[in-house]
Amino acid sequence: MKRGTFWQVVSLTAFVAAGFISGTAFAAKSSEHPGTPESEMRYKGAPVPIKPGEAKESVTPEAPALSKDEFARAKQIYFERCAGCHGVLRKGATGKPLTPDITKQRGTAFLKTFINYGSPAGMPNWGTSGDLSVKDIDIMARFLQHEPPQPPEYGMKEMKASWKIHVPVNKRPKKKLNKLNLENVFAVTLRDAGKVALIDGDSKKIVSVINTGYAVHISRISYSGRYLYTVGRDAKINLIDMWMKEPKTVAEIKIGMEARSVETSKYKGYEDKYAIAGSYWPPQYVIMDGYSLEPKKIVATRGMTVDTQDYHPEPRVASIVASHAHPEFVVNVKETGQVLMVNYSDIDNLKVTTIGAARFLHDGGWDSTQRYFLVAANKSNKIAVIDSQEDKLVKLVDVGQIPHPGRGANFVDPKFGPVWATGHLGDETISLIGTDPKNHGKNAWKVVRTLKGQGGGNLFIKTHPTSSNLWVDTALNPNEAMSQSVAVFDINNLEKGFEVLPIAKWSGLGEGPKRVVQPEYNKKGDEVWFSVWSGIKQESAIVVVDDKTRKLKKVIRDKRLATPTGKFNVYNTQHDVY
Ligand code: DHE
Repeated sequence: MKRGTFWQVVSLTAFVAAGFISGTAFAAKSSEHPGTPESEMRYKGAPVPIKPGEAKESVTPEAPALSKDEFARAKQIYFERCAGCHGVLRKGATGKPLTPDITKQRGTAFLKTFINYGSPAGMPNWGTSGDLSVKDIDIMARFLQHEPPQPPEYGMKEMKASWKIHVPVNKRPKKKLNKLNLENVFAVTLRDAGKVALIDGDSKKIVSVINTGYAVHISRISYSGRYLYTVGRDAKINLIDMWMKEPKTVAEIKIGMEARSVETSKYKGYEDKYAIAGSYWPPQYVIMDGYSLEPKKIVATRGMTVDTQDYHPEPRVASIVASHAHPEFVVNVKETGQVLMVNYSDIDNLKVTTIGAARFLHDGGWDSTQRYFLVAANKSNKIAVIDSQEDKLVKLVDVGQIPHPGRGANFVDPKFGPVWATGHLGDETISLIGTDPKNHGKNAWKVVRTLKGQGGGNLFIKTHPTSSNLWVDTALNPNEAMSQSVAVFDINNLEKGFEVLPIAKWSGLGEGPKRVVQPEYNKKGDEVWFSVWSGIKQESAIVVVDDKTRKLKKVIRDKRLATPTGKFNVYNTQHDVY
């Protein structure tokens, strides 16, 4: 498969293969893989960027024999196709555990059938889909009965060795050297290019395109708005100085082998001082100097799961946000379901409050007062509400199938008062949760209203304090008409249902998947930007819609805009406006 095609389909697979979508209301019938829609079957699990050679193999005497070459091949397949769901250590992540105590009981013949045909619970049919050969399946069935190869740890020595300062702090500008209206610049993830484009929100022109980590994931902005941090799936962090004539990377570091999150300190007295990044492998987070990325403190997240209280060796770090109530980072640990309130006021004597939430924490955002953090425990179909003032779990709220809020959307429901909303990957619903315990006590921390959107496969939902629109994408819906359009609700008339805007059609692009993903507002809140995400070899675009009229305002097309996905408006990201 060509790289472009591969990456176009990779992300949905990660969700699908992780069991996020199949087996739910969203799943349609498929002849080859019951419970998973046809289009999703082509998707491959997101490769874990660990090189097979880095993971030490250990031969288990009573397991079926495997030659050295077969071991190497199995490791490669495992990290590329399986680890995203089953975990690097095969202890089970969002997919089932595959440790030898289980796999040896099943035996080679059973495992071969399972890998070949898949299962209704979400395991792809690797053989009948033509993705793995008979020989590869035989190798994998034997490999799974051996102890999992252990990838290396990654500590201070490795981090320091990867750390580069391109422009030392004392050589950086003393004042802003460009004429950009920085607060309205958008950092746009060019995912498969491993780059970030900075786009001037006023002129809609690309200001610069900066090389970042492999399959770069998100951008976050420092409290002052001067520094932009990006994280690649390969755990590379770039620190970009927005005050330079042309914004550039001034420092970089690799904090592990696989990562998704980065954030910066926002509490009074600590503005811009620290950065934090969390990794999937090894399972840990690191606090760094905010100006140089010098690593200061690494903390492992290995520990006990919140419910069964079993040890988990690989609890990945999902979203991280900076508290506004205390000098703390809110670190969400996926497999254990624990929320860690990491107090950075004295990092040599680090205080961490561990809040038990629910398993498979993923993404989330603040309520409008920025006191409560609402985070999706996606495979538990719950939203955990964390009180950052009291450092306590307020409530676990049952929502629809596989909530995926991004950072969610805050607005005032005309009937129920302030709410925070999430859409779902697994069904078409949008859950509105009351967030005002003071003035709307009986609605607080409950689903007060459930809207019906276009369909499942929603990834991101967005509004803005000055807008009365609520935008809901369906980027991962297998139906093209849905994945290429967006639904918009009138917040003041939610009963009326939604209007559908054909964003991909408006882009004027030719061939390609053209998934419409992640609404993001400009600073003023009168424009909403959408990525029209095609393959690396195809043209993609950004479509800007006038928020008031819901009419097309501008299509940004440029051959440098390869595979745009997330967009982060400086002001809105800096101030947590969503
Ligand atoms: Fe994301 C946020 C993990 C696939 C686009 N994604 C996040 C966060 C996590 C995460 C933990 C929260 C970061 C934070 O707030 O600190 N994403 C993962 C995965 O593990 C997963 C499922 C599979 C993978 O292999 O990475 C995955 N994500 C995707 C995609 O395929 C998306 C759609 C396209 C892309 O660029 O890769 C995608 N994820 C995003 C975006 C955000 C995000 C745009 C930030 C949303 C925001 O508004 O803050």
